[in-house]
Amino acid sequence: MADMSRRFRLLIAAIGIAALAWLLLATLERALSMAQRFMTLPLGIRWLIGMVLAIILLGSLTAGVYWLRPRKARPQAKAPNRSTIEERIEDLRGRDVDVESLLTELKELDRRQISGRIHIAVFGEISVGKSALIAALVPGIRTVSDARGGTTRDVALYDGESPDGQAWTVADVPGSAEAGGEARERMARDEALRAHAVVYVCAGDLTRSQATELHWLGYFGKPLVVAVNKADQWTTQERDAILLRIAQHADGMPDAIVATRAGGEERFTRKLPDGTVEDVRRQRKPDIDDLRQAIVRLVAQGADGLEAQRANAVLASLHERTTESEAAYRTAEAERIVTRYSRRAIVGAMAAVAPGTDLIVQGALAAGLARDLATLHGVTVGDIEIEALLREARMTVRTGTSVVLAVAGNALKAFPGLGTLGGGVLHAFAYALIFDSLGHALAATLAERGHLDGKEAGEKLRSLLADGSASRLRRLTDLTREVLRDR
Ligand SMILES: Nc1nc2c(ncn2[C@@H]2O[C@H](COP(=O)(O)OP(=O)(O)OP(=O)(O)O)[C@@H](O)[C@H]2O)c(=O)[nH]1
Ligand SMILES: [Mg+2]
Repeated sequence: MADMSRRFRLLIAAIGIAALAWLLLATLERALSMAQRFMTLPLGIRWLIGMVLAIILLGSLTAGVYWLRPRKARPQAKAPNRSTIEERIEDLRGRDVDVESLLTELKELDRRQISGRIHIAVFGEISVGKSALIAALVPGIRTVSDARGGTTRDVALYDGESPDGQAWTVADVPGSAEAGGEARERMARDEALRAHAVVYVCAGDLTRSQATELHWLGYFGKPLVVAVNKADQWTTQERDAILLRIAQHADGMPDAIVATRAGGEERFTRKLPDGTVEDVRRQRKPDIDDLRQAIVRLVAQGADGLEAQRANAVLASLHERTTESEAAYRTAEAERIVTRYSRRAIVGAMAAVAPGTDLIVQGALAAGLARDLATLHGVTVGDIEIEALLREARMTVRTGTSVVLAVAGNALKAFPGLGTLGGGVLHAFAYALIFDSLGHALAATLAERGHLDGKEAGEKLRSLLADGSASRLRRLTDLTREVLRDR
């Protein structure tokens, strides 16, 4: 019997080879005859055909190269190492910045690592059925079914056992994209980053904001299943079409895309044996088998295998948050420095023997302002740089004298109380304006460029000198009045 089948396969192979050889020969013969006919054509036509063939060849080559070109790698969040982040947080703490939430995040990172449990976050926009999915996924939990009627307001963690028997914790989080729910959305996002893997729930085709959310998860390297919930609302064809479109939009980001039916209430009317009808409401039976299987594949490596990737996402997010805190601290501190120097400039202006209309930047003060702002931004500046900067600033102020005086005059008119403080007020206000402008120009340049760019700062100074917006005039008027009163 086995012999028969072997002989049979040999026969098939022989026939196949013969057919192939025949085809090859036929093609060769055809090519040769075409070449012969080609040679009999007039020279002009031969050239024309040759050129058309060359163009076709070139076109297909280009298309081939384009098709096979190396694709741009998707950007991935990269975290600096942990000790660097810890140092930066410590530094902020030393400056009285509130770093409580950053420290809590670090502690939670360790706590979860030690626990050895798999952590899954169920994430997505509001009302797509996240809580209902969790109720179906984690048997025997009460709280979720209580929350089913309403919107989830807080992160809730449910302990249980994954479909493949690992100890796991599933996080139910508030839905994103809720109007006015920015704080809750941040909470949900942080929880998604803390998880080893994410179930992203949607309830139909991806909207633009949902696609952005998926890319965000991909950026942080989250193992990802997209659960397209409420599948009971579509026919099989519709459902398959939706899954296909999501796969195209999701750009290879998710590890799997599955349809689910988490539950929800269904209503229908039923005819009773006695001929009457009754309205029936009942909970739909969930169907999440595909999701279970996808999750099993996702967490097959276990908590240890997924931990490095998880830690990277948490640290990358901590890096971003720390950077934001540092920037906020620097902005506030720069504001304090600018105000301090503006006060001194006002005092200096009033002390001048004969305050005239020629506004020359007070050199020592301006140098001190530039140095303090540079130190705040971690930039070292030399005397020569400062000198050049002052020269530029003096020039800008001199050419802008009339503008500065006009703005100061407006302030005096708008806040008549200022005039009663005596002579020289116009001059004092002009100095407040100049130092406020110089300080903000320098701070902005340092924050944007990371070094002292004299030209850029000069341009910013010029436009700030002319900025006579009402809120600014009020702020500087208050400052001038305060300083003159304290005098
Ligand atoms: N038809 C249908 N409805 C469902 C399904 N799953 C959930 N729902 C309904 O969708 C609504 C929202 O469900 P939730 O589980 O509260 O949704 P959620 O995503 O947790 O909502 P938030 O916590 O507000 O973000 C409820 O009325 C559910 O009954 C489903 O598979 N099919
Ligand atoms: Mg919910």
